[in-house]
Amino acid sequence: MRDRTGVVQVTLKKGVAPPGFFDTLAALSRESVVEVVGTVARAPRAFSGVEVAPSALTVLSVAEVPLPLGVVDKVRAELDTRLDHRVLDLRKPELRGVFEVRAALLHGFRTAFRAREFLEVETPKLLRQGAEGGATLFRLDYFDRPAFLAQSPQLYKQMLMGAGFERVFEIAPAFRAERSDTVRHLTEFTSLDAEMAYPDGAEGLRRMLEEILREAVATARESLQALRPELAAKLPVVATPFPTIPFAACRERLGVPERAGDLTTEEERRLGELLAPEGANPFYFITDFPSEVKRTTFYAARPPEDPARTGYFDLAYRGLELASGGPREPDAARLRANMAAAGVDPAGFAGYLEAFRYGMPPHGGFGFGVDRFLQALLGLPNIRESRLFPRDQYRLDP
Ligand code: AMO
Repeated sequence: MRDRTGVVQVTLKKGVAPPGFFDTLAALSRESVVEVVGTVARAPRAFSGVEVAPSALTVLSVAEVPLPLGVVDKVRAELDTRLDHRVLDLRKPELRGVFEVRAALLHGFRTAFRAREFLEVETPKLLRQGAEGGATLFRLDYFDRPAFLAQSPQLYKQMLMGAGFERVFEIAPAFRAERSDTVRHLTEFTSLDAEMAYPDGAEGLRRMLEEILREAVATARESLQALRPELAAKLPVVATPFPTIPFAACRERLGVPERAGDLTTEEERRLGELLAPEGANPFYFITDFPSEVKRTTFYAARPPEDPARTGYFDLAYRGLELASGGPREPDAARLRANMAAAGVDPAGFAGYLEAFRYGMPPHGGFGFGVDRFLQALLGLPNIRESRLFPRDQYRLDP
């Protein structure tokens, strides 16, 4: 018998167990739901170390035969089959473990943010405009007009800096119309976003991110320790500060010093092998992204004295990008100029731009992919394993 806490053996002994029990259980299909009342005894030879001698047995729900997916057998089904029958798939204790770790990490993040006086907020997911460029926006009908699903809380977390909140964070779904069929992209993912005023530059933002991360993992480990020590043991001790490497140096290490544009996924992966081999800190920051790479990121600050560079950074885990962020442009006129350079029409961003008109503190922040983080920490081969009911370009069901 299995429940949320684990598995226990129920033993029927001839002459001891009521006779009807043998027939009932022999006829009962696998994965059915039963209630057993009985006496627990030590049983060193049982895998659970104890066994239950039943005195009452009630069948609560009968499972259909055949099962589309084995829960206890060792046969490994394809991920697609598993996701098609995700409810059965999730009955596997090790899969439940993934979501226990996920919940513990979210608790850890909330604790770490709150300890630093960040306010947890919830911003709209139904939008008139997106922030990160049109290509990855999901468009929908909003009564008689078009609307979009939020691909990031970017504009709103910045607007809250204009509202004087100074420190906010949000853990919420983000939607991207990503056609890329990879093990690291979803169309719906959980984004952990933070924004803070007076951040002490890019360096201050990176310190904040790495400290929150270290503390969140430590808190998660502690909270799992008592009841699920085997899960706690899966979480590493995060060593800070993380190494940093400027973007230009990454291109040199990769042998593409003159190439324009962002790194490709393949280059990111190769960089991971170069910068984070076995035994090295798996986390590292890529810093000082050039403006040319962040051209469409109109809200990224370009220092007036050196507009070719931004303070933007990525956080990576062995070649997997986990987060990006940096100091934002707080000046309305320069923000408009950035929008023009990015080919974005300011007319669509009136509400956002208003936040910059009546006093906007210097600010910055970061966006962090929760699903990718779980994938990285638990070594899951596919990001889909880190969500209960993942969504990609082919899957809207279950
Ligand atoms: P960015 O677009 O880099 O930045 O996203 C931030 C982080 O979100 C995760 N992520 C994804 N995870 C799964 N599937 C996807 N399709 C996907 N896309 C992104 C990644 C990524 O590092 N507004 C900025 C953040 C900021 O500057 O504060 C933003 O959205 O882990």
